[in-house]
Amino acid sequence: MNANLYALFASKFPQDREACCIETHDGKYYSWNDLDRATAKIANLLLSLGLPPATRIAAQVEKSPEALMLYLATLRAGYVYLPLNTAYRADEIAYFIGNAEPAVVVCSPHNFGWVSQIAFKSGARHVFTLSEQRNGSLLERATHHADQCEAAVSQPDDLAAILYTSGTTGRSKGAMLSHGNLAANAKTLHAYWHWQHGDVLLHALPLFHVHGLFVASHGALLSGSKMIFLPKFDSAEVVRRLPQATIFMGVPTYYVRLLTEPAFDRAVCANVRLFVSGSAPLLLDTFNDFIERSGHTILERYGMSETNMLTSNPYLGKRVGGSVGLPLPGVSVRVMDEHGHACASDEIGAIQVKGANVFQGYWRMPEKTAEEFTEDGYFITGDVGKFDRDGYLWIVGRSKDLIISGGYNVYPKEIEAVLDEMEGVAESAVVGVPHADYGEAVLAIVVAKPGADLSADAMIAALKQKIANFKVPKHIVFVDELPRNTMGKVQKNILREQYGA
Ligand code: MCA
Ligand code: AMP
Repeated sequence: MNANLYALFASKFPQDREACCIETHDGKYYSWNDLDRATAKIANLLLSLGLPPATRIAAQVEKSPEALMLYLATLRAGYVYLPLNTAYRADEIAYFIGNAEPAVVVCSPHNFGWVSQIAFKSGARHVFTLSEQRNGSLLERATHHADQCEAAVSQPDDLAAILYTSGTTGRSKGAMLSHGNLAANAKTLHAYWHWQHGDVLLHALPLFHVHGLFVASHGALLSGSKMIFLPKFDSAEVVRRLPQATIFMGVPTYYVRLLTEPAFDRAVCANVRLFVSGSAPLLLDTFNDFIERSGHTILERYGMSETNMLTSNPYLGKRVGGSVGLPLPGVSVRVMDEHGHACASDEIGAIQVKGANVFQGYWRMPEKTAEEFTEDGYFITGDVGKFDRDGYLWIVGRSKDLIISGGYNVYPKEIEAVLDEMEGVAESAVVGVPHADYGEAVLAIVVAKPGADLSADAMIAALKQKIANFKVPKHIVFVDELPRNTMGKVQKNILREQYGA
C-alpha cells in the first residue's frame, strides 16, 4: 500500500470536487478540483527538475492557499518539505539552508535577492518565488505542466518534512518527520476530535510550524472540510468570520486577544463546535473567562515538533483547565523520576513519549538523536510534568531552557550568543518573564564592558536586523554583574524573580 500522505488526503476528498476547499479572507474560492490540479502542476514542475529522491524543498513564503499547495505538491512528488518562518533573517536562513541543503528554495519575490544568494551559495539548484497574491516564478513555471500526477510511492518511514527546532545547546536541529509519523497523528486527531464532513475550519495560524501546517490543515484535509484562510491572526477578523466556522485552533495568545474583543460573545460562536489551544500553556484565567464569554470550553492539547501531538483533553469527557489532557490513542506517554522509574500519580518527573507519531531523528545528527532517546525507545521531551489520579497530564515546567512567546519558541542561548557578540557587551542572560499577551516575553539582562555606553533602544534595533523579530528582547536591563551560584552558573531563577514584574 502507498503510505504517501498526499495519497491519503486525496482518498478523503469529498465526492463533490467542485465544493469549496479553501476560501480566502479576500473572497477567493478554491475547489477540491483546484487543489488537486494545482498540486499536480507544482508536483510535476518539481519532478521535471530531475531531483534525486528525498530532496529537500525549502519554503519561506507568506501564508496563502498556494503555500499550502506547495507543501502538498512536495508530498505528492515524494520530496521533503522544509517550512521556514517568514520572520527569519539572513543569518538564520543561511543556517537552515546550509544545514538542510535543499535543492529547491521558494521565497517571497521581495526577498529573492538575498535568499537566492544564500541558496545558490549553499548548493541549491533552483530558487522560485511565490507571493501571497499568487504571483511569482513557481506558479508561472507550474502553469506549463500537466494537471494530473500520480502520488509518489512512499514507505511509512520515508521523510515528508523537516522542522527545525532549537536545542538547549548549539544550533537548531532538523526534526525529520515521515509520511507514517504525520499520517498516524493526523488520523488519531481526526477521530479524537470528531472531525466530520461539513466542518469548517477557521485557519488563522501560520503555515510554517506544526500547529498550522499539520494539526489544523491535516484535520480539514482528512475530513474533506472547508478551510477559511486568514493571512494572519487578527482578533477582529476572527470574530467576523467565526459565525461561518465550526472549528478554530490557536495558541493561547489568540484566546487572550479574542477576549479583548467587545463583539466576541456567544452569538459569534453559535456554530462553533470546537476551540483547540496548544503550543504554550493556556492560563486558567483565560480558560475560565472563555467559558463565561463564549459558553465554550477550550480543548487544550500538547505537542512538539519532534512528536506531533502527545496528549489532548477529551472531546466528549471532562476538559480540565490547566491540564493538557490524556495520552492520545496509540501514543505512550510516561513520567519518569531521575532513577528511571515511573512516577506515581501526582509525582513530578520527566515526560517521555513513544509511538508511531514520534519522529525519525534529527537531520544529520545521529549522536544528538541518540541522546534524546531512552534505551527502551522513549523520546525525552524536555518537559516536566505529572499525571493526576484521573490520568490527566499536567506540565509543570521544562528541563530545557526554552521561552515560548506567543506560541513561538525562543532559545535563550541563541539570543545570548548574539548579544555577547555586540560591541560593548561583556556578558548577558536571557530569560522569559510573564507577559499578559504573549504568555512569556523575552527579557535580556546585560553587563556592559567597562567604559561602554550601551543603549537598549539601539541594541534592540540592531538585533532586529539579525534575528527574527519575535526573538528580540522586549526589554534590556543593564546590571553590573549577573548573579551566579558557587559553580559559577548564572542564576536565572533570581533574574526571573527580580525582573518578572
Ligand atoms: C510577533 N511579535 C512577537 C510575536 N509575534 N513578539 C513576541 N512573540 C511573538 N509570538 C512581534 C513582532 O516582531 C512585532 O515586533 C510585534 O510583535 C507585532 O508584530 P505583528 O506581526 O503585528 O505580530 P502579531 O500579529 O501581534 O503576532 C502575534 C501572534 C503571532 C498573532 C501571536 O506571533 C502568531 O501567530 N503566533 C503563533 C505561533 C505558532 O503558530 N506557534 C505554533 C508553533 P515589533 O513591533 O518590535 O517589530 S507549533 C508548536 O509549538 C507545537 C508543536 C504545538 O504544540 O503546536
Ligand atoms: P516545538 O517543538 O517548537 O513545537 O515546541 C514544543 C514545546 O511546546 C513542548 O515541548 C512544550 O514545552 C510546549 N507546548 C506545546 N503545547 C503545550 C501546551 N499545551 N502547554 C504547555 N506547553 C506546551
